[in-house]
Formats: sequence, structure tokens, C-alpha cells
Amino acid sequence: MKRVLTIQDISCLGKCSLTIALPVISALGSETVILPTAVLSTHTMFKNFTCKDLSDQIDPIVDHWKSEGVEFDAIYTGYLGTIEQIDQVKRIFDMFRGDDTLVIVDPVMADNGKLYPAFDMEYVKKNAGLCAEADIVVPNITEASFMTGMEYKEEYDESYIKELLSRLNDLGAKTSVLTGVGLEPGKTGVMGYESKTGEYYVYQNNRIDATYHGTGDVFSSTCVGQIMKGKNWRDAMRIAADYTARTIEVTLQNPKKPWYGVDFEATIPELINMK
Ligand code: PXL
Repeated sequence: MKRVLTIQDISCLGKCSLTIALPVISALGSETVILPTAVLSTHTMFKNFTCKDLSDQIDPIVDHWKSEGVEFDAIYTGYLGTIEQIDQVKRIFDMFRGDDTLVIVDPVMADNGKLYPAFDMEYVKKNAGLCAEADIVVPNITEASFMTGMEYKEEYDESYIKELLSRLNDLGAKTSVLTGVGLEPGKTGVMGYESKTGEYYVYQNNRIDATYHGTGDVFSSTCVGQIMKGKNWRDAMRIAADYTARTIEVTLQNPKKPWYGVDFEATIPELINMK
């Protein structure tokens, strides 16, 4: 069985980060080792959330794992709280990255043209440095535009997306996958670029006019789980895009109209059978 380490916060209520990564990657058949970077009462889109930083636990936890001789097939990072934690994560890459360890970085910090409340441009720069070390990065357009210094656009064409992807790869990542890319009216999806082969991959779904928190985490976790199942990055992205779109569709049918997260639990059985 593959073993994945995922490093991100626990938002106790809110359905994002570890509370998505753990069930999704486990459901796809990999052992999922978690390293919580902070415990929050809710994600940061709620008002008045509590947050306990766990930075002081990170080094002792990973040092213990090292002493146990543990190895990981993948390391997947998501929302991190501080600049210092990014340095701690780089140390973890150095400690545990073997020849075949896949490193996936989702530089969670912004959406819809804006940084999340906890972050500033210094954090953006540091996150770009983390992306440089990744095999695959999966930012949204906002995160990519902050990291590359390109203008954020809501209306764009394929050449804008290609330029973002090329600049992301210039940062150092081997493969860049942009999420939330709609190349025609009424569509949304992903576009990726692999430096080694110069190959682009585009996948589009019908756009559903709703935005929810945690959909980026659903997408990234699914990519990780599918790659661990043996899919190449393009198929993993396609399935992750389908699963995310299907989950949004199902969430919209919930009569209680959840606002803070998607009903990914309802669609996990479908995910397991997606090809
Ligand atoms: O889904 C991304 C995410 C993860 N963790 C926390 C967040 C968010 C998005 O807002 O606030 C704490």
C-alpha cells in the first residue's frame, strides 16, 4: 500500500484541508499520515475562529518518524499557517524525499483575486519558493498570478493561462496544474503543463455557478490519491476535476444549502469507481 504524508491545518468544522485530505486519500486506497500544522475551530471564512499554532510540534513529530525509519511515496502540502512553517516543510522534504517520492504542493493562500486573511506578499514569495521544490503544483489562477507577478484576470484567453503556466514552471516546479480555468463561456476546469515533455493538458467541464470552500482541497486530494493508484498526472487531474464538479452539483441539491463546505462525503462512493 502507498503511504502519503499530508501537511496542512485541521479546521475542526468547515470541511477543508485535513478533514478532506484524510478521507479522500484513504478512500482511494493509500495510507494517509497527517501532520497538522494548526488547529482552528473553523476555517478562516467564518468570523471569530480560534487558532492554535502547532509549529512547535512539527520538528519533534517528524524527528520521531525519522527514527522509526518511515518512508513516504508522496508528500502533499496544503494550507500552511506561517512563513516559518514553510521552512519546516522544506526540512521535511529534505528528510523524507526519496528518488520515487512525489511532492505535490497546493499553495493555498488566495482565491477570487484576493489573499486569504492570514497572508501577505512575504508569504506569497515564500510559498513560491516551496513550489520550486515540487514535482507538481496545483494553484488556482489567483495564487498563480500572485506568485508569478502576473495580473489577475477574470476574463482571459488560453495565451494568458499558458503564460501563467510557463512562469509557474520557471519558478521550478516540474508540472504545473492551474485550477478554475474556463476556456469557453459556461465551462470550467484545469490546464496543466509538464516542463520535461513540453506537454499541455486541458480538461473542461460545464461550469456550475456556485463557489464553495474546500473544493481546491477536494481537487488536490483526489489528484494525489489517483496518482498513488497509478494514474498519470493528466488522468488524475481529469478525474479530480470530474469529482469536484460532481460534488458541487450534489451539494447544490442539498435542501439545507450548506455554505461553508461541499458534501464530498456523499460522492465518495462515485469517486472510488471513477476512471
Ligand atoms: O480550503 C482551504 C483552507 C484551508 N484551511 C483553512 C482555510 C482555508 C480556506 O479558507 O481557511 C484554515
